[in-house]
Amino acid sequence: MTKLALSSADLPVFFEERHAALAARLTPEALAPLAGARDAAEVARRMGEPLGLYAHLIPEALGGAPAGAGRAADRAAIDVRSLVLVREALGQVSPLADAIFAVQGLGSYPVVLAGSDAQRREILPDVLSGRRIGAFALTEPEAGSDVASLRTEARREGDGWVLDGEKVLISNVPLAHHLVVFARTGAAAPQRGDAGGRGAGRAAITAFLVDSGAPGVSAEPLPMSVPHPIGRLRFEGCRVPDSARLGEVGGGFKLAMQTLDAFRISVGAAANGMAARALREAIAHVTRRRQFGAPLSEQQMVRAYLAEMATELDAARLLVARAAHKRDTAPEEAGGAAARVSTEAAMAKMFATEAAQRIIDRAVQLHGGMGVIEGTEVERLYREIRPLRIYEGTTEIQKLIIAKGILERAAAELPADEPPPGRAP
Ligand code: COS
Repeated sequence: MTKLALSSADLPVFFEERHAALAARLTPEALAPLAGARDAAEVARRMGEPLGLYAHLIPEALGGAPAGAGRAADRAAIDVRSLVLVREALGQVSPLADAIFAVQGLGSYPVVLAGSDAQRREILPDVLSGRRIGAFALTEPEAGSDVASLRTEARREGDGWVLDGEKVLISNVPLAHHLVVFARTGAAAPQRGDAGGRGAGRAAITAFLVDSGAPGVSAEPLPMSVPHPIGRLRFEGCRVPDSARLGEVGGGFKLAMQTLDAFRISVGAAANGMAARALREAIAHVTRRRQFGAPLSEQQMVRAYLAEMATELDAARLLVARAAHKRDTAPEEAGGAAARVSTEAAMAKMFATEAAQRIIDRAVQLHGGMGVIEGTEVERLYREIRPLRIYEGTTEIQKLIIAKGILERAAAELPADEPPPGRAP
Protein backbone atom coordinates (compact mmCIF):
# COMPACT_ATOMS: atom_id res chain seq x y z
CA MET A 1 0.00 0.00 0.00
CA THR A 2 1.55 3.32 -0.97
CA LYS A 3 -0.68 5.82 0.77
CA LEU A 4 -3.76 5.77 2.98
CA ALA A 5 -6.96 7.56 1.91
CA LEU A 6 -7.55 10.21 4.59
CA SER A 7 -10.33 12.82 4.62
CA SER A 8 -8.02 15.69 5.61
CA ALA A 9 -6.46 15.50 2.12
CA ASP A 10 -9.72 15.25 0.18
CA LEU A 11 -11.94 17.50 2.33
CA PRO A 12 -9.52 20.19 3.59
CA VAL A 13 -12.35 22.62 4.32
CA PHE A 14 -13.29 20.58 7.40
CA PHE A 15 -9.74 20.18 8.70
CA GLU A 16 -6.84 22.29 10.00
CA GLU A 17 -3.07 22.28 9.68
CA ARG A 18 -2.57 20.02 12.67
CA HIS A 19 -4.78 17.42 10.99
CA ALA A 20 -2.61 17.49 7.88
CA ALA A 21 0.42 16.99 10.16
CA LEU A 22 -1.29 14.01 11.84
CA ALA A 23 -2.27 12.57 8.44
CA ALA A 24 1.35 12.83 7.32
CA ARG A 25 2.33 10.61 10.26
CA LEU A 26 -0.40 8.01 9.54
CA THR A 27 1.46 6.23 6.76
CA PRO A 28 1.33 2.53 5.90
CA GLU A 29 5.00 2.29 6.97
CA ALA A 30 4.32 3.90 10.37
CA LEU A 31 1.32 1.63 10.97
CA ALA A 32 3.07 -1.49 9.65
CA PRO A 33 3.52 -2.89 13.22
CA LEU A 34 -0.29 -3.21 13.37
CA ALA A 35 -0.98 -4.63 9.90
CA GLY A 36 -1.69 -8.35 10.03
CA ALA A 37 -0.93 -8.61 13.78
CA ARG A 38 -3.45 -10.91 15.50
CA ASP A 39 -2.32 -10.76 19.12
CA ALA A 40 -4.76 -8.23 20.62
CA ALA A 41 -2.58 -7.45 23.66
CA GLU A 42 0.42 -6.77 21.43
CA VAL A 43 -1.64 -4.57 19.11
CA ALA A 44 -3.01 -2.62 22.10
CA ARG A 45 0.52 -2.10 23.46
CA ARG A 46 1.97 -0.95 20.12
CA MET A 47 -0.71 1.70 19.68
CA GLY A 48 0.56 3.23 22.93
CA GLU A 49 4.31 2.73 22.37
CA PRO A 50 5.77 3.45 19.86
CA LEU A 51 2.80 4.84 17.90
CA GLY A 52 1.38 7.28 20.49
CA LEU A 53 -2.13 6.98 19.06
CA TYR A 54 -3.88 7.08 22.46
CA ALA A 55 -2.79 10.73 22.84
CA HIS A 56 -5.82 11.56 20.69
CA LEU A 57 -8.12 10.18 23.39
CA ILE A 58 -6.85 12.50 26.11
CA PRO A 59 -7.19 16.33 26.24
CA GLU A 60 -4.02 18.37 25.97
CA ALA A 61 -4.45 19.73 29.49
CA LEU A 62 -4.15 16.13 30.74
CA GLY A 63 -1.12 15.22 28.63
CA GLY A 64 -2.81 14.33 25.35
CA ALA A 65 -2.75 15.82 21.86
CA PRO A 66 -3.75 19.45 21.19
CA ALA A 67 -7.43 20.01 20.41
CA GLY A 68 -7.06 23.25 18.47
CA ALA A 69 -7.27 26.95 19.12
CA GLY A 70 -9.53 28.01 21.96
CA ARG A 71 -10.04 24.44 23.15
CA ALA A 72 -6.79 23.68 24.94
CA ALA A 73 -8.07 25.09 28.22
CA ASP A 74 -11.10 22.83 28.20
CA ARG A 75 -10.18 19.82 30.27
CA ALA A 76 -12.86 17.76 28.59
CA ALA A 77 -11.99 18.54 24.97
CA ILE A 78 -10.84 15.82 22.65
CA ASP A 79 -10.47 16.55 18.98
CA VAL A 80 -12.96 14.35 17.14
CA ARG A 81 -11.44 15.14 13.74
CA SER A 82 -8.17 13.59 14.94
CA LEU A 83 -10.11 10.51 16.05
CA VAL A 84 -11.67 10.42 12.59
CA LEU A 85 -8.26 10.42 10.88
CA VAL A 86 -6.81 7.78 13.20
CA ARG A 87 -9.80 5.47 12.71
CA GLU A 88 -9.93 6.04 8.95
CA ALA A 89 -6.29 4.94 8.84
CA LEU A 90 -6.76 1.97 11.21
CA GLY A 91 -9.84 0.86 9.26
CA GLN A 92 -7.59 0.49 6.21
CA VAL A 93 -4.68 -1.16 7.99
CA SER A 94 -6.09 -3.19 10.90
CA PRO A 95 -9.75 -3.35 11.95
CA LEU A 96 -8.57 -5.24 15.06
CA ALA A 97 -6.42 -2.26 16.09
CA ASP A 98 -9.28 0.08 15.24
CA ALA A 99 -11.70 -1.71 17.56
CA ILE A 100 -9.22 -1.78 20.46
CA PHE A 101 -8.44 1.92 19.93
CA ALA A 102 -12.13 2.86 19.91
CA VAL A 103 -12.89 0.98 23.11
CA GLN A 104 -9.81 2.44 24.79
CA GLY A 105 -11.60 5.75 24.07
CA LEU A 106 -15.00 4.58 25.36
CA GLY A 107 -13.27 3.27 28.48
CA SER A 108 -11.37 6.50 29.18
CA TYR A 109 -13.55 9.36 27.92
CA PRO A 110 -16.02 9.03 30.84
CA VAL A 111 -12.99 9.52 33.14
CA VAL A 112 -11.97 12.58 31.11
CA LEU A 113 -15.50 13.98 31.31
CA ALA A 114 -16.59 13.11 34.82
CA GLY A 115 -13.59 11.76 36.74
CA SER A 116 -12.24 13.39 39.88
CA ASP A 117 -8.70 14.79 39.77
CA ALA A 118 -7.51 11.67 41.58
CA GLN A 119 -9.23 9.33 39.06
CA ARG A 120 -7.83 11.27 36.12
CA ARG A 121 -4.30 11.17 37.57
CA GLU A 122 -4.54 7.46 38.31
CA ILE A 123 -5.98 6.38 34.96
CA LEU A 124 -5.19 8.74 32.11
CA PRO A 125 -1.35 8.76 31.96
CA ASP A 126 -1.38 4.96 31.70
CA VAL A 127 -4.17 5.04 29.09
CA LEU A 128 -1.96 7.39 27.10
CA SER A 129 1.06 5.08 27.19
CA GLY A 130 -0.99 1.92 26.57
CA ARG A 131 0.11 0.38 29.90
CA ARG A 132 -3.57 0.44 30.83
CA ILE A 133 -6.52 -0.68 28.69
CA GLY A 134 -10.11 0.24 29.47
CA ALA A 135 -13.56 -1.12 28.65
CA PHE A 136 -17.07 0.38 28.59
CA ALA A 137 -19.47 -1.93 30.42
CA LEU A 138 -22.96 -0.78 29.44
CA THR A 139 -24.69 -3.62 27.55
CA GLU A 140 -26.43 -6.43 29.46
CA PRO A 141 -28.18 -9.65 28.40
CA GLU A 142 -31.55 -7.87 28.78
CA ALA A 143 -30.46 -4.28 28.02
CA GLY A 144 -28.84 -3.58 24.66
CA SER A 145 -30.44 -0.72 22.73
CA ASP A 146 -32.66 0.03 25.73
CA VAL A 147 -30.01 1.41 28.06
CA ALA A 148 -32.55 2.71 30.59
CA SER A 149 -33.61 -0.86 31.42
CA LEU A 150 -30.22 -2.07 32.62
CA ARG A 151 -30.35 -4.18 35.79
CA THR A 152 -26.83 -4.35 37.22
CA GLU A 153 -27.31 -2.96 40.67
CA ALA A 154 -25.04 -0.82 42.85
CA ARG A 155 -26.27 -0.90 46.45
CA ARG A 156 -25.12 1.69 48.99
CA GLU A 157 -23.33 -0.09 51.87
CA GLY A 158 -21.43 1.86 54.51
CA ASP A 159 -19.21 4.40 52.76
CA GLY A 160 -19.14 2.47 49.48
CA TRP A 161 -21.21 0.48 46.99
CA VAL A 162 -21.75 -3.21 46.24
CA LEU A 163 -22.21 -4.19 42.59
CA ASP A 164 -24.18 -7.22 41.42
CA GLY A 165 -25.17 -8.08 37.88
CA GLU A 166 -24.01 -9.18 34.44
CA LYS A 167 -22.66 -7.39 31.38
CA VAL A 168 -22.27 -8.95 27.95
CA LEU A 169 -20.66 -8.13 24.58
CA ILE A 170 -18.13 -5.88 26.30
CA SER A 171 -15.21 -5.20 23.96
CA ASN A 172 -11.65 -5.22 25.37
CA VAL A 173 -12.74 -7.41 28.33
CA PRO A 174 -9.95 -9.94 27.76
CA LEU A 175 -7.37 -7.10 27.86
CA ALA A 176 -8.93 -4.55 30.20
CA HIS A 177 -7.32 -3.24 33.39
CA HIS A 178 -10.27 -1.03 34.30
CA LEU A 179 -13.97 -1.05 33.51
CA VAL A 180 -16.39 1.86 33.29
CA VAL A 181 -19.47 0.13 34.70
CA PHE A 182 -22.98 1.56 34.43
CA ALA A 183 -25.23 0.36 37.24
CA ARG A 184 -28.59 1.08 38.75
CA THR A 185 -28.40 3.07 41.98
CA GLY A 186 -32.10 3.86 42.34
CA ALA A 187 -35.56 2.86 41.09
CA ALA A 188 -36.05 -0.61 39.56
CA ALA A 189 -35.63 -1.01 35.78
CA PRO A 190 -38.72 0.18 33.86
CA GLN A 191 -40.92 -2.54 32.38
CA ARG A 192 -42.24 -2.74 28.81
CA GLY A 193 -44.83 -0.01 28.11
CA ASP A 194 -43.95 1.79 31.34
CA ALA A 195 -43.45 5.17 29.67
CA GLY A 196 -43.45 7.15 32.91
CA GLY A 197 -40.81 4.84 34.37
CA ARG A 198 -38.28 5.48 31.60
CA GLY A 199 -37.24 8.89 32.94
CA ALA A 200 -36.86 7.39 36.40
CA GLY A 201 -34.99 4.45 34.84
CA ARG A 202 -32.48 6.81 33.24
CA ALA A 203 -32.14 8.95 36.35
CA ALA A 204 -31.22 5.90 38.41
CA ILE A 205 -28.08 4.99 36.45
CA THR A 206 -24.62 5.82 37.85
CA ALA A 207 -21.15 5.10 36.42
CA PHE A 208 -18.33 3.47 38.42
CA LEU A 209 -14.65 2.94 37.72
CA VAL A 210 -13.88 -0.67 38.65
CA ASP A 211 -10.58 -2.55 38.53
CA SER A 212 -11.03 -5.63 36.32
CA GLY A 213 -9.16 -7.70 38.93
CA ALA A 214 -11.27 -6.51 41.87
CA PRO A 215 -12.77 -9.21 44.13
CA GLY A 216 -16.28 -10.06 42.91
CA VAL A 217 -15.51 -9.40 39.20
CA SER A 218 -15.19 -12.31 36.80
CA ALA A 219 -14.70 -12.23 33.05
CA GLU A 220 -15.18 -14.72 30.26
CA PRO A 221 -14.15 -14.16 26.62
CA LEU A 222 -16.70 -14.60 23.81
CA PRO A 223 -15.47 -15.86 20.43
CA MET A 224 -16.47 -13.57 17.55
CA SER A 225 -16.63 -13.99 13.76
CA VAL A 226 -13.61 -11.69 13.41
CA PRO A 227 -10.50 -11.28 15.58
CA HIS A 228 -11.83 -8.99 18.31
CA PRO A 229 -11.34 -9.14 22.09
CA ILE A 230 -14.82 -9.24 23.63
CA GLY A 231 -16.44 -10.91 26.60
CA ARG A 232 -18.90 -11.20 29.42
CA LEU A 233 -18.54 -9.78 32.96
CA ARG A 234 -20.13 -10.86 36.23
CA PHE A 235 -20.28 -8.76 39.37
CA GLU A 236 -21.02 -10.72 42.53
CA GLY A 237 -20.86 -8.71 45.73
CA CYS A 238 -18.17 -6.49 44.17
CA ARG A 239 -17.44 -3.82 46.78
CA VAL A 240 -16.06 -0.45 45.64
CA PRO A 241 -15.48 2.76 47.64
CA ASP A 242 -17.54 5.87 46.90
CA SER A 243 -14.38 7.34 45.34
CA ALA A 244 -14.88 4.81 42.48
CA ARG A 245 -18.04 6.63 41.44
CA LEU A 246 -17.64 8.50 38.12
CA GLY A 247 -19.60 11.72 38.26
CA GLU A 248 -22.91 12.32 39.98
CA VAL A 249 -25.22 9.66 41.37
CA GLY A 250 -27.84 9.37 38.60
CA GLY A 251 -25.55 10.96 35.98
CA GLY A 252 -24.61 7.68 34.27
CA PHE A 253 -27.11 7.72 31.39
CA LYS A 254 -26.10 11.21 30.28
CA LEU A 255 -22.41 10.33 30.64
CA ALA A 256 -22.89 7.23 28.45
CA MET A 257 -24.74 9.26 25.79
CA GLN A 258 -22.12 12.06 25.78
CA THR A 259 -19.39 9.47 25.31
CA LEU A 260 -21.28 7.73 22.51
CA ASP A 261 -21.96 11.05 20.73
CA ALA A 262 -18.24 11.64 20.28
CA PHE A 263 -17.31 8.07 19.41
CA ARG A 264 -20.20 7.27 17.05
CA ILE A 265 -18.78 9.81 14.61
CA SER A 266 -15.52 7.91 14.62
CA VAL A 267 -17.31 4.59 13.97
CA GLY A 268 -18.38 6.17 10.67
CA ALA A 269 -14.74 7.03 10.01
CA ALA A 270 -13.61 3.45 10.63
CA ALA A 271 -16.29 2.25 8.19
CA ASN A 272 -15.02 4.75 5.62
CA GLY A 273 -11.50 3.40 6.09
CA MET A 274 -12.64 -0.18 5.48
CA ALA A 275 -14.73 0.90 2.47
CA ALA A 276 -11.80 2.85 0.99
CA ARG A 277 -9.62 -0.24 1.31
CA ALA A 278 -12.29 -2.38 -0.41
CA LEU A 279 -12.68 0.14 -3.24
CA ARG A 280 -8.92 0.19 -3.79
CA GLU A 281 -8.81 -3.63 -3.84
CA ALA A 282 -11.75 -3.68 -6.30
CA ILE A 283 -10.10 -1.16 -8.64
CA ALA A 284 -6.82 -3.10 -8.58
CA HIS A 285 -8.67 -6.32 -9.36
CA VAL A 286 -10.87 -5.07 -12.21
CA THR A 287 -8.00 -3.33 -13.96
CA ARG A 288 -5.84 -6.51 -13.84
CA ARG A 289 -8.42 -9.23 -14.43
CA ARG A 290 -9.31 -9.83 -18.08
CA GLN A 291 -12.54 -11.43 -19.29
CA PHE A 292 -14.10 -11.39 -22.78
CA GLY A 293 -10.76 -10.16 -24.18
CA ALA A 294 -10.48 -6.99 -22.07
CA PRO A 295 -9.94 -5.86 -18.46
CA LEU A 296 -13.11 -6.06 -16.34
CA SER A 297 -12.88 -2.28 -15.92
CA GLU A 298 -13.93 -1.95 -19.57
CA GLN A 299 -17.33 -3.47 -18.79
CA GLN A 300 -20.06 -0.88 -18.33
CA MET A 301 -21.69 -2.77 -15.47
CA VAL A 302 -18.37 -2.89 -13.61
CA ARG A 303 -17.96 0.85 -14.15
CA ALA A 304 -21.45 1.48 -12.79
CA TYR A 305 -20.52 -0.43 -9.62
CA LEU A 306 -17.30 1.56 -9.22
CA ALA A 307 -19.16 4.83 -9.72
CA GLU A 308 -21.72 3.94 -7.04
CA MET A 309 -19.06 2.74 -4.59
CA ALA A 310 -16.96 5.89 -4.97
CA THR A 311 -19.95 8.22 -4.68
CA GLU A 312 -21.33 6.50 -1.58
CA LEU A 313 -17.90 6.59 0.03
CA ASP A 314 -17.52 10.32 -0.61
CA ALA A 315 -21.02 11.02 0.73
CA ALA A 316 -20.17 9.07 3.89
CA ARG A 317 -16.89 10.92 4.32
CA LEU A 318 -18.70 14.25 4.01
CA LEU A 319 -21.23 13.31 6.70
CA VAL A 320 -18.48 12.14 9.06
CA ALA A 321 -16.38 15.27 8.44
CA ARG A 322 -19.43 17.51 8.95
CA ALA A 323 -20.32 15.90 12.29
CA ALA A 324 -16.71 15.94 13.55
CA HIS A 325 -16.18 19.54 12.46
CA LYS A 326 -19.36 20.63 14.22
CA ARG A 327 -18.45 18.72 17.39
CA ASP A 328 -15.00 20.34 17.45
CA THR A 329 -15.95 23.90 16.56
CA ALA A 330 -19.53 24.62 17.73
CA PRO A 331 -19.75 26.89 20.80
CA GLU A 332 -19.66 24.87 24.00
CA GLU A 333 -22.76 24.52 26.12
CA ALA A 334 -23.12 26.13 29.54
CA GLY A 335 -20.59 24.61 31.93
CA GLY A 336 -18.05 23.99 29.16
CA ALA A 337 -19.61 20.76 27.83
CA ALA A 338 -19.08 20.06 24.13
CA ALA A 339 -22.02 21.05 21.92
CA ARG A 340 -24.63 18.32 21.35
CA VAL A 341 -24.24 16.75 17.93
CA SER A 342 -26.41 13.67 18.48
CA THR A 343 -28.31 14.09 15.19
CA GLU A 344 -25.24 14.67 13.00
CA ALA A 345 -23.30 11.91 14.77
CA ALA A 346 -26.16 9.46 14.27
CA MET A 347 -26.45 10.37 10.56
CA ALA A 348 -22.70 9.89 10.07
CA LYS A 349 -22.62 6.57 11.92
CA MET A 350 -25.72 5.18 10.21
CA PHE A 351 -24.92 6.23 6.66
CA ALA A 352 -21.20 5.42 6.71
CA THR A 353 -21.58 1.93 8.20
CA GLU A 354 -24.47 1.00 5.89
CA ALA A 355 -22.66 2.42 2.85
CA ALA A 356 -19.46 0.58 3.76
CA GLN A 357 -21.36 -2.69 3.96
CA ARG A 358 -22.74 -2.11 0.43
CA ILE A 359 -19.34 -1.00 -0.93
CA ILE A 360 -17.54 -4.01 0.51
CA ASP A 361 -20.27 -6.34 -0.75
CA ARG A 362 -19.79 -4.91 -4.26
CA ALA A 363 -16.02 -5.36 -3.93
CA VAL A 364 -16.59 -9.04 -3.12
CA GLN A 365 -18.91 -9.33 -6.14
CA LEU A 366 -16.31 -7.74 -8.42
CA HIS A 367 -13.71 -10.26 -7.21
CA GLY A 368 -15.97 -13.14 -8.32
CA GLY A 369 -15.23 -16.50 -6.67
CA MET A 370 -11.95 -15.24 -5.18
CA GLY A 371 -14.00 -12.77 -3.15
CA VAL A 372 -15.25 -15.54 -0.90
CA ILE A 373 -11.96 -17.42 -0.48
CA GLU A 374 -10.66 -17.16 3.07
CA GLY A 375 -7.67 -14.88 3.34
CA THR A 376 -8.44 -12.49 0.50
CA GLU A 377 -8.62 -8.88 1.62
CA VAL A 378 -12.22 -8.31 0.57
CA GLU A 379 -13.40 -11.53 2.23
CA ARG A 380 -11.82 -10.34 5.49
CA LEU A 381 -13.37 -6.88 5.15
CA TYR A 382 -16.77 -8.46 4.47
CA ARG A 383 -16.63 -10.03 7.94
CA GLU A 384 -14.92 -7.06 9.62
CA ILE A 385 -17.51 -4.46 8.58
CA ARG A 386 -20.58 -6.30 9.91
CA PRO A 387 -20.35 -5.43 13.64
CA LEU A 388 -20.12 -1.69 12.89
CA ARG A 389 -23.82 -1.54 11.92
CA ILE A 390 -24.62 -2.89 15.38
CA TYR A 391 -22.17 -1.67 17.99
CA GLU A 392 -22.38 1.78 19.64
CA GLY A 393 -26.04 1.92 18.68
CA THR A 394 -27.64 -0.06 15.85
CA THR A 395 -28.70 1.56 12.57
CA GLU A 396 -32.27 1.41 13.86
CA ILE A 397 -31.37 3.33 17.05
CA GLN A 398 -29.54 5.95 14.96
CA LYS A 399 -32.75 6.44 12.95
CA LEU A 400 -34.69 7.08 16.18
CA ILE A 401 -32.09 9.62 17.32
CA ILE A 402 -32.12 11.41 13.93
CA ALA A 403 -35.91 11.59 13.76
CA LYS A 404 -36.13 12.87 17.34
CA GLY A 405 -33.48 15.50 16.61
CA ILE A 406 -35.11 16.87 13.46
CA LEU A 407 -38.59 16.89 15.02
CA GLU A 408 -37.29 18.76 18.07
CA ARG A 409 -35.57 21.32 15.83
CA ALA A 410 -38.74 21.80 13.77
CA ALA A 411 -40.83 22.23 16.91
CA ALA A 412 -38.39 24.81 18.26
CA GLU A 413 -38.53 26.78 15.00
CA LEU A 414 -42.32 26.70 14.68
CA PRO A 415 -43.98 29.51 16.66
CA ALA A 416 -46.59 28.07 19.03
CA ASP A 417 -49.48 30.04 17.50
CA GLU A 418 -48.64 29.27 13.85
CA PRO A 419 -51.00 26.78 12.13
CA PRO A 420 -49.36 23.63 10.79
CA PRO A 421 -47.92 24.05 7.25
CA GLY A 422 -50.51 23.50 4.47
CA ARG A 423 -53.42 24.86 6.55
CA ALA A 424 -54.93 28.24 5.79
CA PRO A 425 -54.41 30.65 8.71
N1 COS B 1 -25.74 14.44 25.72
C1 COS B 1 -26.39 14.94 26.80
N2 COS B 1 -27.62 14.53 27.17
C2 COS B 1 -28.20 13.56 26.43
C3 COS B 1 -27.58 13.00 25.30
C4 COS B 1 -26.30 13.49 24.96
N3 COS B 1 -25.65 13.03 23.91
N4 COS B 1 -28.40 12.07 24.77
C5 COS B 1 -29.51 12.06 25.53
N5 COS B 1 -29.37 12.95 26.54
C6 COS B 1 -30.35 13.26 27.57
C7 COS B 1 -31.59 13.88 26.91
O1 COS B 1 -31.45 15.27 26.79
C8 COS B 1 -32.67 13.51 27.88
O2 COS B 1 -32.61 14.39 28.99
P1 COS B 1 -33.94 14.92 29.71
O3 COS B 1 -34.59 13.68 30.26
O4 COS B 1 -33.43 15.85 30.71
O5 COS B 1 -34.74 15.56 28.60
C9 COS B 1 -32.24 12.14 28.39
O6 COS B 1 -30.83 12.05 28.18
C10 COS B 1 -32.92 11.03 27.64
O7 COS B 1 -32.61 11.10 26.27
P2 COS B 1 -33.57 10.45 25.21
O8 COS B 1 -34.96 11.00 25.41
O9 COS B 1 -32.99 10.61 23.85
O10 COS B 1 -33.56 8.94 25.67
P3 COS B 1 -34.43 7.74 25.11
O11 COS B 1 -34.59 6.83 26.27
O12 COS B 1 -35.60 8.19 24.35
O13 COS B 1 -33.49 7.10 24.00
C11 COS B 1 -31.61 5.86 23.21
C12 COS B 1 -32.26 6.66 24.33
C13 COS B 1 -32.47 4.73 22.67
C14 COS B 1 -31.24 6.79 22.07
C15 COS B 1 -30.39 5.35 23.93
O14 COS B 1 -30.81 4.48 24.90
C16 COS B 1 -29.36 4.73 23.03
O15 COS B 1 -28.51 5.43 22.47
N6 COS B 1 -29.37 3.39 22.89
C17 COS B 1 -28.33 2.69 22.21
C18 COS B 1 -27.32 2.27 23.20
C19 COS B 1 -26.01 1.91 22.58
O16 COS B 1 -25.47 2.61 21.77
N7 COS B 1 -25.49 0.76 23.03
C20 COS B 1 -24.22 0.32 22.61
C21 COS B 1 -23.31 0.32 23.77
S1 COS B 1 -21.66 0.62 23.44
S2 COS B 1 -21.05 -0.70 22.20
